[in-house]
Amino acid sequence: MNDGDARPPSGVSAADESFMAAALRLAQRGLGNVWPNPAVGCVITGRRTGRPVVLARGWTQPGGRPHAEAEALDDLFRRHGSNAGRGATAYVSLEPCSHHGRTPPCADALVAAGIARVVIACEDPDPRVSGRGIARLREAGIDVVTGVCRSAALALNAGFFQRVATGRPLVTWKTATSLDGRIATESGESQWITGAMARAHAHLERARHDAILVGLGTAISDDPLLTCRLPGLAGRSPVRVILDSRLRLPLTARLVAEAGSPPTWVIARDDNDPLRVQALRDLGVDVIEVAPDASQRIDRSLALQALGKRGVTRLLVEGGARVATELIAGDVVDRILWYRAPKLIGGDGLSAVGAFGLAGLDEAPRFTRLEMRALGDDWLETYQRCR
Ligand code: AOF
Ligand code: ZN
Repeated sequence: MNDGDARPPSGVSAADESFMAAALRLAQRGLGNVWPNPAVGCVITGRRTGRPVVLARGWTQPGGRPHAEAEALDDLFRRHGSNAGRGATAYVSLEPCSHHGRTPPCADALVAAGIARVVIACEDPDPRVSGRGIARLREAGIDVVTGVCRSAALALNAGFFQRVATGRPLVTWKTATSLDGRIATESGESQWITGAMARAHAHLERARHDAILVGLGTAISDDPLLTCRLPGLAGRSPVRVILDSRLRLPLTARLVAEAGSPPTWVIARDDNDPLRVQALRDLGVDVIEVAPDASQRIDRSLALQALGKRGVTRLLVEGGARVATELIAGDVVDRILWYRAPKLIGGDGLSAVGAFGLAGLDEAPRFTRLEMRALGDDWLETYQRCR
């Protein structure tokens, strides 16, 4: 599980890597549900008849608090009593925090519990932490190991890292096409190109994202709800975001009529009719005003920064082709989820992306494939932008 890392750090055993893999699986539960915080997992182990066994587990809770370590320590004390931390090992997928937030620092809680060894996947880039959590553990005499499953941990929280480093969320473009990359027939028929399994998976991806973005065209033509409709996961629906520079979204659209749960945000130019802005706000829509760019459209990078400022770490872009084309051309698409069905629609169908106007092949945006997975008769191909 030390994927991508040449060798595990010294003093790290196969058991360490498998406990960290378990912590990463716990962390994954929080994706899409803990922003603006990272999704962290924690496993606490102890020795029983000479072998390490899992004593307790925790992961970051909805909205980002309590943190994973606090949850794991609670679980430990509940199951095994208040002294159970003495001599135990904690596996944490991110450096424990050192700042006073809504609860005391996790590093202090681990020290107070008597934890003897802390294994960490990667450092926390949040300027309030950034090495201070590790320093605090070491000052208390705890044996600290870092870098176990580092690349898996960086990939898991790529959204959080992206926001801390650049102020914008990780942008993932999702598309569902025929084999030849078409999203609809010439007449616009698109339901359904991919099968039920692929469509259910796409709903799961909605739950794993903080916000979902569509252009005005999609919002009008499909009148979508953009919620996660998998049984039991309705509460995990992301914030719905519509790019609508001139506020043309009808007040009767379902995204407006059902604004609130989950929230609907509209990103618009900052020079619209204030009455129109107010009408949307009165219906519960959050209108985010952004300055236009030189071509009088919403500045895409300012729009993404505005989402980052509101805490969004993982943005799923669902449509349509125009929004996708602009974001790819602006080089802000970091990942692609491509659901591909074994059908051919032909050159008269609607392409998943529009024109880039490339002068040559060397200008083509390049991606590396992360994964290929069969979903019924369809493929899910996952790509990451080469930067
Ligand atoms: C941890 N464990 O499970 C998480 C951490 O707003 P606050 O006080 O909740 O702090 C948010 C910061 O805490 C966040 O930016 C990141 O640095 C850290 N998140 N830390 O020890 C966790 N989610
Ligand atoms: Zn913490």
